[in-house]
Amino acid sequence: MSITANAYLGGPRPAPDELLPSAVPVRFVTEAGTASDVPSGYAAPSDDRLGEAYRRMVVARRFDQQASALTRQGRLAVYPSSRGQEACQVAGVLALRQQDWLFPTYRDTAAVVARGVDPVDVLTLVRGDWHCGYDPMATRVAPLCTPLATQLLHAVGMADALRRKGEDGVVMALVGDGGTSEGDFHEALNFAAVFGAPVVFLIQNNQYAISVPLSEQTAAPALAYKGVGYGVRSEQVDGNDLVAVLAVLDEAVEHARSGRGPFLVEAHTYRLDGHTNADDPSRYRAEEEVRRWAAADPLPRLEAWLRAREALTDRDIGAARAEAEALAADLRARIELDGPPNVLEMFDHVYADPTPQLKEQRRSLEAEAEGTEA
Ligand SMILES: Cc1ncc(C[n+]2csc(CCOP(=O)(O)OP(=O)(O)O)c2C)c(N)n1
Repeated sequence: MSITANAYLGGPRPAPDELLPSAVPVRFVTEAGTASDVPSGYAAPSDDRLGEAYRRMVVARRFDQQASALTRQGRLAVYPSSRGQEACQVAGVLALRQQDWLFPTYRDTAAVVARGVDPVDVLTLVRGDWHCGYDPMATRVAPLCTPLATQLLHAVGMADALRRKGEDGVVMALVGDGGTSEGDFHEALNFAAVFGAPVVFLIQNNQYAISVPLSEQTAAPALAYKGVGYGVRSEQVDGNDLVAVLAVLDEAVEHARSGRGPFLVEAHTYRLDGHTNADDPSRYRAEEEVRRWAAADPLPRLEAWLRAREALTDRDIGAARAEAEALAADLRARIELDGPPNVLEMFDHVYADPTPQLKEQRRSLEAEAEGTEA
């Protein structure tokens, strides 16, 4: 087993200028779908990859809409929508290779679907059926994580393990703006930087942590600056411009893969729906603000960009929409076929050797379920 060289440990410290994000978010495409006149310094992804991103964004949007509808029908316990954040979630996945890992939060179901996990399995958690509906080792996707920022420490541990084993895998760790106030976020950045772990932290700054706006979350000039103090190369990007997000993440992944340590990206975006179906966002944000962000929707923006470049035809759009409809129909058909889960399964796979208390709780629940309680 060979331990690959560490970017920073014992080496020269990076100069602050090498770490600082751009003063304004990197952008390739304006809200109108035309070219931005601010040079980005990043290489634009090929039209082929952008076409693929468009297809996955159409599917992600339809998946999200279907999941929200299932919630209204009482067929999901809860659903945190990612509508409006598809550019971040799809680019986050497209920047990865097969051998890489994704560490998502509860909001990143679109990313997990884009990674190729069966949508029925993606929704197992929010149906309340299981801790995780897919095999993380087989899919290289960690379970959707509900406790804020804890997944970042797991992600750094995984990245460090890949590096120590001499594998060239990279880890993409997703987190929200609210998650950056958690201690785990800071511990993860510090550990990753000191040990040169090949991890990309992608902050989806969707402006709110439930009802808490960014202005009450942080006094930092931008969340991207939080990487600099730890020695992590940092960048900020227009999170509703798929071209820009993918261009920056391509470079971030290459940075991590080539042994130069972690990279942090803040994507400025917006959650168009409520925090979950149980939330009423009109209580804490103005209609005018929502309208402004709706006009910056990442999907029509990419569509206009690709059409103007003659890289997307009516036929391509029709095919993407047909694929999305088929996915939604399949999801509706299969979501409840397995029937209710066995409640006793909640004790499985928690400990290799369950504690006496857990064994007792299991016996007690089993007796209750069979109606043989003393
Ligand atoms: C450790 C922890 N504290 C509190 C919560 C309750 N909680 C759930 S979501 C949320 C807001 C998270 O906001 P953000 O990180 O911006 O992500 P978003 O939901 O906007 O994607 C909070 C406080 C939690 N899940 N975990």
